Amino acid sequence: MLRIRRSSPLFRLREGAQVATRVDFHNAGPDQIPGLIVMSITDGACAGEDLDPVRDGMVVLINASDEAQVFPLAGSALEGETGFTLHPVQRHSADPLVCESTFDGAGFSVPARTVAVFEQAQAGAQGDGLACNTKEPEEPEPSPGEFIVPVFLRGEMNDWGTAHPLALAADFTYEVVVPLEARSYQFKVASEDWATYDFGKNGVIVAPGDTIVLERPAGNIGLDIPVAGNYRFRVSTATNILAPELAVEAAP
Ligand SMILES: [Ca+2]
Repeated sequence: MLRIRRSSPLFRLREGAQVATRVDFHNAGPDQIPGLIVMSITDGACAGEDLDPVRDGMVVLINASDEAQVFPLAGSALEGETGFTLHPVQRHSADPLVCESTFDGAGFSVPARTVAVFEQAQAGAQGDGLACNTKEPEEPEPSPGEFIVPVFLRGEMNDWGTAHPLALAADFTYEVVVPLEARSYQFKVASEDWATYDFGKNGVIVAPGDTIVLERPAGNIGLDIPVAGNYRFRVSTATNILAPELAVEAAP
């Protein structure tokens, strides 16, 4: 696979925008064939710069299933595309199974447990190539929910540790009461692994009485405590668990 990767700059796209425009996935939706990934990388005119002088595009099929699979072009964004040949590294592969991957004009056939790389050769100047990906990136639907792992108030009040877990106090409402000194703090709301959940808010300093919508990824939240005492942190996931609300209030 390394030799294939080295063979074309299309396998080494660096910028997110290039990936979003040039890379597309085709075996998706309700009719998808299980265990098969079909990815195209275009170097056609719609993509801008002609990155690979000898190709207009590539199609990579990953058949993770135990059976040979056929991916028909009809009905996919690749419909009408033609001129695919198996990558030369695979065509000359010592593995006889890999060479059995074929394109017959109507679709791709890939043996069981095989990655097949097809290229669309470029004749002279940059061709139209494969279509670009025009799908909008999918935003998760705002929806209520419960955290799947424990979430903690983590900041300078507890050395960024897990001493202050947020406990479920009502439906979609988590709370913790923390004694604080009169000073300013930095904090976040996060899971123990800092990965499952890591909520912050850029450029915000909250004070008792404030409610903010948390974000991820985002930096630390500032906190100004004017009077020493107990303070309640209430996190609501009732609107959107990926952007929960945080309220801070005195808890006398
Ligand atoms: Ca090209």
